[in-house]
Amino acid sequence: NAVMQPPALTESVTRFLSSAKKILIGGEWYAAASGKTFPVYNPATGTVIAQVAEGDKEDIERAVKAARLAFESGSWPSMTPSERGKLLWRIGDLILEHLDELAELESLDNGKPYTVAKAADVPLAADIFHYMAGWTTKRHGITIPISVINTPGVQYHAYTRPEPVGVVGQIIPWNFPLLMAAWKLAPALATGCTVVLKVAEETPLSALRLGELLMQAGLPKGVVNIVTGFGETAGAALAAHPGVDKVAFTGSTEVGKLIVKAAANDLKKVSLELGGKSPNIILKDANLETAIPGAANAIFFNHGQCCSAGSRLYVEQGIFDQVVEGVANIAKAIKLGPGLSPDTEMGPVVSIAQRDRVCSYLDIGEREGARMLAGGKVRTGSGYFVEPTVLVDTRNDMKVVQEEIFGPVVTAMSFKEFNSDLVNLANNSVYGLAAGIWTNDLSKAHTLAAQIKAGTVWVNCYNVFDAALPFGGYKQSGWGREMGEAVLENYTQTKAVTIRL
Ligand code: TXE
Repeated sequence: NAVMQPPALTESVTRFLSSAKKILIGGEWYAAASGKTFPVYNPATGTVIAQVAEGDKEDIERAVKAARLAFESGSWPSMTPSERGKLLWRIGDLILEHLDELAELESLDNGKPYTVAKAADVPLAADIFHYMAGWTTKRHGITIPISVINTPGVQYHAYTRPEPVGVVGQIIPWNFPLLMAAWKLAPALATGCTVVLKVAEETPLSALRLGELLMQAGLPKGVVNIVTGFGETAGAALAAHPGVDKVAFTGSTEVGKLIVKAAANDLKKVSLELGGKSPNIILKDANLETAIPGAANAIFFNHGQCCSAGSRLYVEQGIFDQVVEGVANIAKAIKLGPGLSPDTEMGPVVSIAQRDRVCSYLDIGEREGARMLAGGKVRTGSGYFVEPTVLVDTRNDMKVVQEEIFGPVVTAMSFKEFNSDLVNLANNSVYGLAAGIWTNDLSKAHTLAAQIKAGTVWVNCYNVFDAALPFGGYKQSGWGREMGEAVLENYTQTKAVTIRL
């Protein structure tokens, strides 16, 4: 089961990696103010692939200044909605023109299979820019007939204006580095905001390449500034900066709470897309030919490093053994390897820290009495590989069932029948990001879809995303929505204008 050597990097990626990776401020690339850099690793081998500028408070300070300047003056605020739309469309096109290169860079940096990055991450990143390009010309206020009771006989003309919220600080994670950058940037630009983006320290490369493409597309200087650096320094400085009007964060629930505290000082607006522990429910009447691979995909896609991962599998009594055996067989057959190898189906997890985190949960699960039907091992040697794992004999009060593992680990339990106990079981979580339901009974599907406390419910499918569909969390999975028309709310504020006639 030796790890195959991946093919050599293509020329464009080699060229990109050969120059020092810097911070984008006001349309120019700078070393960190401190002069410090940090290494970025290839998770498939553990070797260093790039040195990246280690931005901190001072770089955030400069980036926020540049974003403020671009928001208040220059060509950005005077650009027409139509021009802004064309620019966003051009960015989407440029991403697609660099599909192979971006997919390769993403695979190298994050560890995910190249084939997946090429089929999902990069096209979806382009898609959100294309989708948001349409909204620039379609956001409008309304006129409101008012009847002010204390000024009888006086006529007014009243209307609303949706206005950009201002300078936005955006902090993103490492699981879909380019896509998370795109999900954040596209709506902010569509609404006319300016941005300081703090990318994850594990995976800064594709966003830096995107920064080059933004400049190539003709985005005015300072509209998007990209700072690489660590969470506790650069990220925390951004969340607390008084010159930032709004913070948009995707990451752990733990850090989400820190963001809220930091933003509370000057009451910045905050949107959060946080962790999950999503239930995936298979009813007896489901088509198991699709439900079993569907349940495997729900957890193993992106190595389980999805906030929406279907990590709690609930199967109706009578089909439990068949389902978990099926999922375990799929897990055992998944081919692990470097993301860049063409036959790899699952790459390494993103970092040593993440590998250790996932493995500590496997130990905890074992101590709690869970049994491994598949996986459970770490591949020795270089690279941060964890086998896809199926845990049975689990109870709802176990840590492995309650806490987000963020790795290729699913816990499976059976339930007696479709009733309110099942709903309670599914909702027994501090999270509420997503849920899956597999059934051919329409009535049961709709009933469950309504009763489950989650921002997304997938029926007879899983991990289906579209730029037009809002995505976000109930409970501790977050505030606000990404994508769709709903995300525009994160980046606009409504002004009411009243004119006495
Ligand atoms: O996340 P962090 P980590 C969950 C998942 C994972 C765990 C830890 O369970 O195992 O979080 O991952 C920045 N102020 N998710 O440690 O720390 C950080 O630099 C401001 C779920 O990588 O939340 C990075 O850019 N920013 C999740 C971003 O926050 C701070 C995706 C996310 O990192 C900061 C990732 C601070 N004090 C992890 N500390 C999802 N919902 O998709 C860190 N950051």
